[in-house]
Amino acid sequence: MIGILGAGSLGRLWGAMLPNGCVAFVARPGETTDSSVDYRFRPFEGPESSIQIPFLRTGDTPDLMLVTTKAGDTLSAVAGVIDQLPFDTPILLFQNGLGSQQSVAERWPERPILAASTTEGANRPEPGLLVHAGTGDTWVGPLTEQARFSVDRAVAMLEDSGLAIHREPAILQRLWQKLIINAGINPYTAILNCPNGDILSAGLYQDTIEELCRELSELMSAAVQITETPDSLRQRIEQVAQNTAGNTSSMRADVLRKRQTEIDFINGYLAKLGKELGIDTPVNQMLTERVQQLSSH
Ligand code: NAD
Ligand code: KPL
Repeated sequence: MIGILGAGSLGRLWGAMLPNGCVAFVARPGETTDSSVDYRFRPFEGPESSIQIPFLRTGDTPDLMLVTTKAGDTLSAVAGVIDQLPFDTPILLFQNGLGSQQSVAERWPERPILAASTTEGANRPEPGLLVHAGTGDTWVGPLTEQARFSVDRAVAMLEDSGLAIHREPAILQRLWQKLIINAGINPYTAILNCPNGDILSAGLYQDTIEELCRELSELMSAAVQITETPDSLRQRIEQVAQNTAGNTSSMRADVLRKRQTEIDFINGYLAKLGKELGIDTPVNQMLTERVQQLSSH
């Protein structure tokens, strides 16, 4: 049985894709486990279907727990349920950005804590509908020493979804690569209130992207020893912005829906890291503050 903590877009995607009967949502402390989570599922290809996922019953324990909360909720969400989990249950974190994963791994270093980086895309245009908007790849790797022995098992269980799952021993490096893209696209789309592709012609972007990429290049080199020039990072950011030109980024969507954004785990994480490492990060700091002003972050 796979337990899912966080019945939002990504949690419901896993709920719909994993075999029926093998998956259950993990209730928050005090939440009733008698009901189920019911929704319509629009797959990437094919007809819509109805999904009904039960809650994990009190006393039942999952063989793997997926954590699909937003980065800002993750530490408290895991803290609320971890005492009910056997010591060897792998806990797989799906958050974007960085910082939330390390907080969980540092708090429970003796547990098998894993992280995933996924390019699957899911959203909920209305409360009862889950749309699998884009299909991609999911990489899974260990954050704590204990997790090294759990990666194969977690990957095998997720492969039952039919999605593309890969082992990734260097998951931190993989998360950094996604962080670079999110740091170079998401805050601009939120501040400018525009789809991804439109940032490229905006003055704010053109005036700051060179300096932002210098900050990103220095930070990535210092943090995870990946050397990539600012120009190369810029090319990658712009390629993704072009490939997803019509998309509303997750950060813009959060601001539009007046929800907490993940800015503190993207540019905010980078600005904080810069302070710790003695690397100047004025653009990351400026983008963080401007997004924070837009939302109740
Ligand atoms: P979401 O807001 O749709 O879902 C998060 C869910 O967690 C919500 O339903 C919320 O009520 C629930 N939650 C919050 N605190 C909880 C708690 N204490 N216990 C149980 N549930 C709790 O967000 P999402 O789009 O599913 O994204 C989740 C994470 O996955 C984010 O970090 C996001 O960046 C990342 N991600 C999402 C996608 C995607 O396509 N949606 C793709 C890649 C990565
Ligand atoms: O991951 C994304 C997000 O919106 O969070 C990008 C790559 C920017 C696509 O929209």
